[in-house]
Order: sequence, then C-alpha cells, then structure tokens
Amino acid sequence: QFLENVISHPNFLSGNFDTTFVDNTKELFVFRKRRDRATKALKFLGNNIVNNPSNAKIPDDMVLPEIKPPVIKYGEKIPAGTRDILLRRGVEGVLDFIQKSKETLFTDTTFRDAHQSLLATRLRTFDMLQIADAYAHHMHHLFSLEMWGGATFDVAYRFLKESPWERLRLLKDKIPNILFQMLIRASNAVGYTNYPDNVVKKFIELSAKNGIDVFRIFDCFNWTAQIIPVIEEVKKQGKIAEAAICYTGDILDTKRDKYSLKYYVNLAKELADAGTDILAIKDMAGLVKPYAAKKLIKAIKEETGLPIHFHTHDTSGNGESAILMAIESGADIVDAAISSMSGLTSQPNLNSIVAALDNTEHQSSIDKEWAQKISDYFERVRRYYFPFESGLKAATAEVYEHEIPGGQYSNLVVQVEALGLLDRWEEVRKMYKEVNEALGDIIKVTPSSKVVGDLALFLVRNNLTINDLYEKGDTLSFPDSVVSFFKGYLGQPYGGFNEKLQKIVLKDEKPITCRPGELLEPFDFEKAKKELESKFKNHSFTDEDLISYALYPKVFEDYIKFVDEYGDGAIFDTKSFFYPLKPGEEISVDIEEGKTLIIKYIGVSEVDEKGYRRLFFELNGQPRTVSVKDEK
Ligand code: 3PY
Ligand code: ZN
Repeated sequence: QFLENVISHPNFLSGNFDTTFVDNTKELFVFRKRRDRATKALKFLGNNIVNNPSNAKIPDDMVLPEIKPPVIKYGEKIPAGTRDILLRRGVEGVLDFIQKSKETLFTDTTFRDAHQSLLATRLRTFDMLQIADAYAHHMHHLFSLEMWGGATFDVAYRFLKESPWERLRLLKDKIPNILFQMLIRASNAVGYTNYPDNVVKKFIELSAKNGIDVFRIFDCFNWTAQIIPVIEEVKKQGKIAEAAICYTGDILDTKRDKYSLKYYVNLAKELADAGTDILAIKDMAGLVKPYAAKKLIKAIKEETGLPIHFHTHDTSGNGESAILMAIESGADIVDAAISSMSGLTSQPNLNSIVAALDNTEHQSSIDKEWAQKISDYFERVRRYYFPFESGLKAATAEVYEHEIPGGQYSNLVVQVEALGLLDRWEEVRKMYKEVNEALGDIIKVTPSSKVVGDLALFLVRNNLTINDLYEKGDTLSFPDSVVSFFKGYLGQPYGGFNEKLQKIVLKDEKPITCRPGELLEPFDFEKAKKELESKFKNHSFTDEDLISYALYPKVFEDYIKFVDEYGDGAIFDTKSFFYPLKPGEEISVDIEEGKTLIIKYIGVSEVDEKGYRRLFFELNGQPRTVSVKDEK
C-alpha cells in the first residue's frame, strides 16, 4: 500500500522529488481503509431489502426478461468512425466531413436524452456497457452518441450511486471511434443554477479531457452573453462547439409573435458570428411543427451557411415528420433514439427514419440490422425501469398547449406522484401553461422549466390560482427556484420579467440585471479539497471530484458517504440495484474483473431495540450476516 501511495503521488510522477520525499510527504502514510467490498455489497442489498430507497417493487406476477446483449465477433477491429476524423484531422476535418456528406447524419440520444425523457434519467452505466461493443463495431456510421450532460450528471450521483465521470471513461474505452456528445446548460453547466466562471471553464476542460468531443451549448433564455464564453472555452479545448437555439412558441402562428422566425434567424446569426462550429435547433418540447421545421431550417441555413443539427422530441407524434421536413430543408445532422427507446417524450425513432431515407438522396449508411439488435436489447432492458415510466401511452397534441420539455415530463410525473398528486396530474399540466403565461411566456428548458414546474406544483398543492399570486403573493413563501429566477440569477429572459410579479415575489429585494457569473466569487478548489479531505479522512479527491463538489456539494458528499458505507452502486445488475431481493434469491456480482461474489439472500430478523435488522446471506456458500438500520 505504501508503494502504491508513492508511485501514484503527483510529485513522484512528475519527477519533482529528492531524497527527502518520503520523510517529508506525510500523505504517503495515509492509507486507504481496507475496503471490504463484499460486506458493503451485502449492506447495499440489505438496505434495499429493509429500506427500499428506490421505492420500487416487482409485483409477484411480473416476469422480467433475461438480458441478452447481441454477440459481437471478437477479434474484429473496431471500424473507424467520426472520432477518428477528429483525432486525425481536427475540428476542421469533422466540419469538412459534414459539409461533404451526402447522407443525413444521425446522433443517437439513447444514452442521454431518450432515457432522461422516458425513464426519469435512470438508465445505468451497467446497461450501457453491455451494449457498448455493438455500438463501436456496428454503429460507426453515427455522427455522434449523445451520452452525457443534461440531467444525467446529477442523477448518476443522486439516485444511481455511481460516478458520471466513470461512466464517461468506461464508455469511451469501449467506443473510441464515435464522437461523444454532451448537453451543457451554458453557465448552469449540468446544474440548475449559474456557477462562477472558473467552475464552468474547469468543467469543460475536464469533460474534454475525459472524452467529450462535441458540446451542445444552450442557455435557457437563449441569452447569447451566457453562451459565447462557453463556445470560446470549448474551442480552446480543441473540441467541437455546437451552440443551440432553444425553440418555443410557433413561428407559423402570426398571432403569437414573441418568438418569430426573425427572432430565431437573428439569434442564429449572433451564434454564427461568435464562432460556433455547428448550429443546433434545440426543440426540447417537440414544438417545431413539420412546416415550421421547413421554414426555420431553410432560413437559418441560408443566413449562416453553418452545419445544422436538428433536435426534437416526439411528444406530439409529429416528430418524424418534422425531422423529414428538416432534412428536406437542409439539416445536416438529426437526433433520434434507438426504436425501443424512442417516441413520445423521447426523440423520434432512429430505425424508422433511417428506413424512411432508403433509396433517397439522403440515404444513411447506418446498419439497420444492428440498429434492430440494439433495439431488441433495450426493449428488454427498459422493462427493468418500469417504475420510472411516465405512464404516457400515446402521443399528445396537448404538448402544443403546456409546452413541457420532454426531458422534464417524466421527472415531473415522478415528482407529482411522490407528492401524492398523481390524481391531479392533468391539473398540473394546465397550471404549467398558466404559469408560463404569468411569467411572460418564457423559454422553458432547464433550469427555467424547473421554475415553471415548481411554481405549478406549488399552486396545485396549495390549491391556489394565478390570481392568488397577485392577491396573496406577499404572504406566500415561494419555491427557491422561483425566487432565484426573479432575482435574475438564471439570467435575463427574452422580453424581460413580469415586473408586477417580480415585485411581489422579491418584496424589497432588488434583482440583478447583469450576467450572474460576473458577480459570483471564483470557486476555491484548494480550499474545497482541504474541506473534503478533512471531512472524509480516508479519501483523496481528484479534480473531477472537486468539480462535482463545486456543482453539487450536498449530492456529492452524500454520494461519498453512501459509497463509504455501501460501496459503488454501479457494480450491481439493474434488478439487484433497484429492487429488494426475495428470500432464496441468488445473484452474482462482479466486484472487479475476475472477482465475482455469489450472494444468496436467506432472510431478515425483526427490528431490534436500536432500530436495526439483521440480514442473513450466503456469500460464496458461507453464511454471513449484516445489520442495517430500519429507516422506515
Ligand atoms: C436538459 O437540460 O437536461 C435538457 O434536456 C434540456 O432539454
Ligand atoms: Zn431534448
């Protein structure tokens, strides 16, 4: 262990040491506590049995299918893909490839937006890794894989008890040939609030270092002052900057002219001038109607000449038509999800669109047979996530009314359910629309969509109306996100605030009007490292850990505490991770390559006077017990 400390020490690695190195470097003598991974794994399973933190149960009559990843012929070389172009010819090479490509290019969103929009972001690394080889070997004609960012960062730590950085690295190892794409919320990074500029910069630097190649950058108010510094930082890292225009309203409706074609074209020009490599149309709720897609993309393409990447959601069922129209009008790249993870609040169906383009000038090279095999895999995997499904059974034109983003929809339903309000879900959707109107018809996408969602929930829960906001607002204690929005901490919405409501919510406080990042003190990484290391004595923290802590201090600390007690959540298969074992059930867990635990659950004791239960297992054939506090 001592040797391990020496050879991994940064001073040793950089050659910056002399004969006093061992004597004077006290951290060499801090040893990691022996991690008894087997006991932790038993405690993890015991905690699921006693406390069931995911609140998920498999009904007795439900049979979940066996997971069967398609078989790859090993020994075959991974074919070259778009990432090889980036590595060999740089960003310019990729842009040249896009311009010259006759076929429509695809981004597969299955690993990010699709499950964020269908399964409350719960798709685990375990299930991604098993299909990763299939992507590397057979989906190399994809433009990119959107596999990181958005809500996945927070959810990985908070609910899945796994590291998003580790996800990125493991997937990159397996899929080195396809560009990895992430969604970054400009100054909000992958959080819900503005961060100091040095945090956003460091986050981009580390994301690039760990494997992100394409950064889709958006601001929830399309405020270019927030987007431009991020474009610059991405370019500094030698990666592809894809600034996004968030779409709301309806450019075809001349009566609703706040967000007109002209508005979008002007934005596109600004982002083109700021040097974006690609321009994304980010239709987060699926509001770009097919004929609007035609008009919008044609106009933007003509004005900017940039490669256009079209992103939509299929909530209305019109998503595929919109994509076809977008392709007809010059979109170079489109987002879609593998078929069993597509449709409704997710992206339109990749397999179907690829088939629809056959025998046309836009025909794709994507292997349809393999796209189907991957879909078969996810069809089985998805069944394990049934508690996180939104319940939406069919496409709905109501999205044109409420305008709830696809990525928010399934989360909002889970939230509504947790509050015991599922019976009033229709009311929540109607209230969402009314709140948006009251706020002045804002662009709704993370984090502004959270403001609208939080206020709608708050009103429904407390049986209040929009009118009550004006009449009783001074006595109400508004959700934090709403206060923060009115203070200007998320930025300045296009067209300004509803000032009357702003005064009611803020009372005597004055809002800010500048870019929030200008006012935030730089984050002190050194201090944070010391803080964490004094709190968690047996840990050392990497730069990636520190940035996670800067973004989500409490979530990150809770994750470290969890891992200390129960180990890494990522080692379990999805059934054992979410659901309590049943007596007599036996599972195997790979704690590392070549080290497998066979665990059989025998039974549980009554709760003792201190509130603990003893759980009886067999571990590799030997009886073992662990105690877990009953928190219920
Ligand atoms: C996110 O920010 O997570 C989104 O998916 C926005 O659409
Ligand atoms: Zn989306």
